Amino acid sequence: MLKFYYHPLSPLARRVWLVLLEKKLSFEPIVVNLSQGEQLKPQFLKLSPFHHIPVIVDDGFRVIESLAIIDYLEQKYPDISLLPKDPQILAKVKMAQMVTNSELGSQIIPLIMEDANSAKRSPARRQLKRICQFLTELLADHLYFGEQQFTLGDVVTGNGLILANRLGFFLDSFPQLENYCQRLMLREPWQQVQPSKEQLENWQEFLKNLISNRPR
Ligand SMILES: N[C@@H](CCC(=O)N[C@@H](CS)C(=O)NCC(=O)O)C(=O)O
Repeated sequence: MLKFYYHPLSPLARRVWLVLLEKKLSFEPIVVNLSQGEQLKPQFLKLSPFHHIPVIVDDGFRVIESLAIIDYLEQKYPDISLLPKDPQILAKVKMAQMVTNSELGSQIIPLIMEDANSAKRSPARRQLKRICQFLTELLADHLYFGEQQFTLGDVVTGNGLILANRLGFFLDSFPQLENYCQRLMLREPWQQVQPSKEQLENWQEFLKNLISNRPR
């Protein structure tokens, strides 16, 4: 059976978790306890040389990197398809995914590290507003970034927006995105993977310590 190495509070592992659930695949979940440094143990480093989760092992084939994993799952298990065929719609899905990965991803750290009212959050807020403006235009009046179809773009972007919102970047100035996140949260897999408020706060504390104590 497909093995899924993850931690329930890791947002990048959550991308893969959501795809496994949305595609209704059977898998063996294996928690890697990051707070106890399990990702640094030699056994795990053989699987994941950069000591990161998520990792999957499918029929003995190992894949690291959340985006590579979800693309692999889409190709290998196409029954519930999470990518559109139309080139323009596919380009929109990929733009949402990549803008989230490269632009939004880097703004999550300041939201974790700085208190909600700190001025140090201002540059991140400005950049997040630019990103949300772009995503609003891309979504337009469609249900999803793949227009009528729920796709990998929603897994990556929805997951990122919901996290930013829960970390205090509220979406009230972007009502289309706010409605979009609420629509995603009606889906059963999304309810299943969301951490509680307390779990999220603990994870935030854990990451603050990890990042502050990282060797430079
Ligand atoms: N680019 C990787 C990054 C994965 C990543 O940063 N994972 C974090 C958890 S969200 C992790 O495993 N951190 C543990 C560590 O760095 O020791 C991906 O998208 O899969």
